[in-house]
Amino acid sequence: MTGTDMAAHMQADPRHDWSVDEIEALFALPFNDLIFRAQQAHRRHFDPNAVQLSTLLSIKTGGCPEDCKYCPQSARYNTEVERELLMAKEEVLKAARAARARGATRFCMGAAWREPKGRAFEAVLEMVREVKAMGMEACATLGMLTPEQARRLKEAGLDYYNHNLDTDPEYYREIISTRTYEDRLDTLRHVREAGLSVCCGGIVGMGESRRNRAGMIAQLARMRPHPESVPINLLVKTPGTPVAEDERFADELDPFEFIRTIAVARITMPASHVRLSAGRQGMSEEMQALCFLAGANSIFYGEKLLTTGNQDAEQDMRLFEKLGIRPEERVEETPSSRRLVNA
Ligand code: SAM
Ligand code: DTB
Ligand code: SF4
Repeated sequence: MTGTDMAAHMQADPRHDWSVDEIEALFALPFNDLIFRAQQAHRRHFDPNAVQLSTLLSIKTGGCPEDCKYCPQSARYNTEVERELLMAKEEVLKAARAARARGATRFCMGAAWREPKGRAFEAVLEMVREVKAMGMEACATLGMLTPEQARRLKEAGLDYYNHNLDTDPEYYREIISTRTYEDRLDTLRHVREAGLSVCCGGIVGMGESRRNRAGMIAQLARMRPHPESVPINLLVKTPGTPVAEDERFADELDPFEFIRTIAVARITMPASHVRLSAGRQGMSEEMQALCFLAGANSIFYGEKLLTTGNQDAEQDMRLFEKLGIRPEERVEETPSSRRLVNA
């Protein structure tokens, strides 16, 4: 490439003007061509043999007033999840220390709330401060935020806020009725305006069409800037939730379609971390290897997600060894550079 070509290329990549048709056309590529394009994009922006490790902890479990039809924590469905109070700070920090000792670089605290309120929010701010003091990246997912709450989380030292779009605007209506797509976008705007990094993705395998999957990726890939982290969750079907009980959602997703979704996320958001998220426990090693080949470069690491199981850490390390993958060192994103923090 000449210098001019390179400059033109740098300008064009990442793009923010993806149409749903264009993204659907990516989904339809021959599998090998799709994976090749994903690898090209991946290698332009990342070490292809490094995978970032995030550990999740549910700091407030169950009893959520929202009606997300996939969620074991909604109070509206009869699942085995027991409602619990907000965890004590010491317990949270103990889990964060254990995650750090296992090699995780990011600690993500999840709460089954529509939105955080009052004293509980103040307690989360304190947890964020202390996780940061331990030298980890801190992420939280607490539901909808006001601009002021986003600002206070940033002040406490939070690095990332997770808030998923979950699906495209059309299929969203089938899945959630207690808040709108616009509500989700509003919170994402508040998070961005507060200067936090955005972790935003969705779920596949809820009976949506390929067009819906393309629509969800288009929503993410049109954000400016792109979310820094894009979790792609494979639905974990939990007994008692409508997606597990209702015939309407019964269609099983072809595993290759999941891998295609990862590849399309990688191509359209080439500089973002794409996370192979929920649903990994049921995947073979070969399937996970294909997801890494398709451009996934982050995982949830540790034996539990929020309420459901995850592949255990030893198994992950054995798989990494077989594939020659290394856990990614922590990097600090600045506007013009990436700085290694814990090399
Ligand atoms: N209550 C907050 C919210 O909804 O933003 C934060 C926690 S919520 C559990 C975080 C995300 O977990 C959801 O947006 C959804 O993408 C994912 N999730 C929840 N249940 C899931 C399931 N059964 N399978 C896959 N992903 C799931
Ligand atoms: C995300 O995209 N996936 C995580 C995290 N963000 C908060 C949650 C997955 C939850 C899977 C079901 C459960 O364990 O309750
Ligand atoms: Fe509540 Fe979040 Fe679950 Fe929806 S996804 S029911 S908001 S915990």
